[in-house]
Amino acid sequence: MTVLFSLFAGTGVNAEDGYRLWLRYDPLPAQSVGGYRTHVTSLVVPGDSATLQAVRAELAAGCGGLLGAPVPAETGVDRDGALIAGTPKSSAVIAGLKMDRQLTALGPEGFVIRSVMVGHHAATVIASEGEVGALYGVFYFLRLMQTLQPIDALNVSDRPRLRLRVLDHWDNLDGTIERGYAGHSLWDWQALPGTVDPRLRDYARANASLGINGSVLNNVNANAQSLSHAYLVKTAAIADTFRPYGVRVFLSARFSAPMEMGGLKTADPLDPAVAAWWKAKADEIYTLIPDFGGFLVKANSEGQPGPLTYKRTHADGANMLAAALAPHGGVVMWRAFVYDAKPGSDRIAQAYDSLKPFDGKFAPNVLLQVKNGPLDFQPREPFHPLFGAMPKTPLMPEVEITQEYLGHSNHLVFLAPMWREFLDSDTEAKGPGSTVAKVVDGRLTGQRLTGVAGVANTGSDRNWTGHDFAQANWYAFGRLAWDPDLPARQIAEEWVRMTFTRDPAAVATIADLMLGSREAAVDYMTPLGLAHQMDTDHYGPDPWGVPGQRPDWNPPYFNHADATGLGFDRTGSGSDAVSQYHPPVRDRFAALSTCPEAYLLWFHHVPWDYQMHSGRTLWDELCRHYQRGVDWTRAARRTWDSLGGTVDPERHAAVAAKLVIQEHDAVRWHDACLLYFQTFAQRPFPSGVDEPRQTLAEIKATRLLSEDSERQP
Ligand code: BDP
Repeated sequence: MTVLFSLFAGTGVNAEDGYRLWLRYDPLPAQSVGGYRTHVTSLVVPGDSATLQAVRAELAAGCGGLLGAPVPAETGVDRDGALIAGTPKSSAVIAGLKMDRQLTALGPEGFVIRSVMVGHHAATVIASEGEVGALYGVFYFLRLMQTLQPIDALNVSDRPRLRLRVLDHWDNLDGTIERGYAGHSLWDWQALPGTVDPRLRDYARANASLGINGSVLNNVNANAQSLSHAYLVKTAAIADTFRPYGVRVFLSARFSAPMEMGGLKTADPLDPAVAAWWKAKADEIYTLIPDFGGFLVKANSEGQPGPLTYKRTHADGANMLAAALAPHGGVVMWRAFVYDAKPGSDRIAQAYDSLKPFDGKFAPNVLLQVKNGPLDFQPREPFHPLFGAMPKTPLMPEVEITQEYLGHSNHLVFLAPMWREFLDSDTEAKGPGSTVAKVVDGRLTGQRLTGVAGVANTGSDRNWTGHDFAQANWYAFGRLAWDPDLPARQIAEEWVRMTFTRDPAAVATIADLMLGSREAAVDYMTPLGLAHQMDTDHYGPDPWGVPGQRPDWNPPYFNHADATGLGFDRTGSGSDAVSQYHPPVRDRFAALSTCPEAYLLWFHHVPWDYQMHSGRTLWDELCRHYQRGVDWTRAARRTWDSLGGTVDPERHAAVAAKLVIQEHDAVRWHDACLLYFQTFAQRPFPSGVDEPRQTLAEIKATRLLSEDSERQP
């Protein structure tokens, strides 16, 4: 069978529209190419499987493109400079190198890249126990060239630290995407299974280039129809497209599907007929998709059905589904995003209270998917206290790549620093150094089933993510899923080199911009531990809230602004949610004097005149943070303008236009929040803080929309 690989299907010739992401294989600068050419004179990739064809196609496109001339494919090594890729099974040369023990230790997704002698010839080998591992090695090798690293004396061995590295797509069957800001769903359910958009192959390639190995296709607020036979056939066509790239398909399962689709009277997980329905459904799925990954489940949360409806527990529900999947090797990713259906106690404390008692009660193929923070993907939250609290349960963090609370696809906010902060947080579960990263990758608890999920930011927009810089968040998620210890700067610089420019000064400038952007967004939206001050679209400022709104969805619930001060008291005198952390962490957060100021208003209601570390009052410090955020957006525009000659005009203009919006929005946040909080603080703005452009009444009379053409330059 001949499979035609269209690498980046439909790309206009050299259109700088962002479609090619970081997989741009334009010719390298002449002075670098010479050195590389001697090491890449031929490609030796025997084997006909779809993955090996993908390996061949990627190497041909990558090496040929970067070196500026096609590199011939050969069947053997008869000169220096052969690039050999595959497994000991697919390649006699690799088998002859006798690296099987090392490859077995690295597993089917790990790989070795080594400069070797094959007979009398110098060669480079990219080898893995598994074909997908070889493909990952190929992307690693191409990245070395893309970022101008040496390739002459290679001795690399690498493997992913987490087993499941998954994108969660909150895509609905009608093509809309919940919290999606980059167009429509990439899955065209109407056209499937007959027509599979060639773009899906590029999506899978991009994921494989990072080692992302799973994709949940549908929204956690799931439609049961996704599990119907007709949709499963469509899903199977997607799975067939992803498979060569090592991306397995998962589905969000609606807990009440046996009633909605199977005609049962109940979805009670302990009812044998319900269990039998799920078992039969799982069997049907695996007939169509033999490597189906499993189910993601949002149960008894925000109106979704679940086991609690039948007076059963989360463990009862998860384990019943797990039993249906277990014979096939599938997993259940059970979400921990649960809070009371009726507002009662502190919302952020409820997941811990509901789930911690079930530690050790979940089946072995269940992972608990826990958001990074206890609230909901805010610009900054302390780590979720479940990390470190359930040593007998695989905890799979869920982070949000799509910028639901971070300026949608209008704001440049690089999220690697936020995820680094989360992964480096010390739970102190087993003494100092018990970081979230160690909980998650099993170092602390010995878990073998490990994983991480990111809510995707991709859509049908030509550049995939709306904002060109939002591509960096997809990239960063994948890189951290592969290696949760990677520094944010390394990720940023790699991405810039592959995406925009290799000019060292410009790389540093753009990486600095990216690395400062998250703190800037915290500053102009929710500094000092504030959270959830957004309007109902989770975009503009709304600290005064919406009358009649459910309290624990409403900003005033979270800011507790009053004449005495600002912030949510979560110490013993308040909700006491702080007690969910292990004692040293709890004590540090609970005392005003030791609580990091970044989390101050998250844990404490603080008097306006409270003296901060800087010596300033809370009020003055708060004002300065909002101002700092605005100032950053202005500086970012100047910086970006200065890169006009370095970055191609098309993407330069696109980003510049977004930065105008970001500055406008930051000013709006500054004005709205400071004017509103001033009604309680009753203090003047300190010097150096801009006077608001509008009155509070004027601001309240309009709403900041993410799609506002008036703000376009
Ligand atoms: C919130 C989103 C909502 C999601 C929910 C979830 O606003 O659209 O359905 O999280 O994660 O952040 O289930």
